Amino acid sequence: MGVLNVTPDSFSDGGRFLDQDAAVAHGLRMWSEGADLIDVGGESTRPGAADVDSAEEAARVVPVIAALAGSGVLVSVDTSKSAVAAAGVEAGAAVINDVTAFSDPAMAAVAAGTGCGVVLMHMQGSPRTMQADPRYGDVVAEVRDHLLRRAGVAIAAGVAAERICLDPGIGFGKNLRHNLDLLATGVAALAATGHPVLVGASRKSFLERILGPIPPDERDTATAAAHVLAIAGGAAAIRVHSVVEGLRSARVADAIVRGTP
Ligand code: PMM
Repeated sequence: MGVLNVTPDSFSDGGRFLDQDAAVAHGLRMWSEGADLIDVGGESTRPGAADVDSAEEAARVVPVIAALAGSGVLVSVDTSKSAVAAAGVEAGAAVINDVTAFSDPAMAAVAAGTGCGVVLMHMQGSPRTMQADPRYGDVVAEVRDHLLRRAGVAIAAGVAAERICLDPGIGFGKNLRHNLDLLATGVAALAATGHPVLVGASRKSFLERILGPIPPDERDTATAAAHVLAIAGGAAAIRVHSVVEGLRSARVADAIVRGTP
């Protein structure tokens, strides 16, 4: 999954693709580099980010989704708002990627009604406050149990179980220890539920907590290390800014772990 943020303030690529032509061009480039899905988002979820209203968010993403889907690109819409998800699917998105796992009560009906795929991600708190002091007893069990409850809500609303992908939400209300535990054993615990697992560690700040200060666009090797181990743990998809590096490392990991080059 290639990341395409059509936002002024995302932590890694914010502002670069607010121009919609530039966003479409970047999406097409990631697709040609081998991404299987382009994740189009119009609201930054970085810690402390400001809220965006539905109309503004939809205005950012819908033309980009329509242009990409019209070119044959498989697109996900990264949103937690049901109105934006509905507009995104209408414009051609095949997947709803919701970092709040259907906190909007109308989201499940949108997903069920359109028959699209769904990513349910775990977050503790909200982007504004989530990194203040995240706490868990057993982070792996709590993330898994929360996501299974949210999958249950989606299934009860009519979303087919096999369309639901789970994501531990690296960096979303987690300290370094939590992120490491989720990557070390949480991915396997989620994969054991039978749902495909998506992991998004790309360029996130926990990498800096391990390595010391590095600018986001120099974090792709560190990202690959985290994603390769997630793949070894059973992840089916990774969400990346650098498709070339992500794809190469994933293919080598797959060849070693699953014997499927
Ligand atoms: N991370 C971000 C945004 N959306 N969606 C999923 N499913 N998983 C993630 O880890 C995730 C996400 C934040 O990163 P960005 O600002 O680089 O998009």
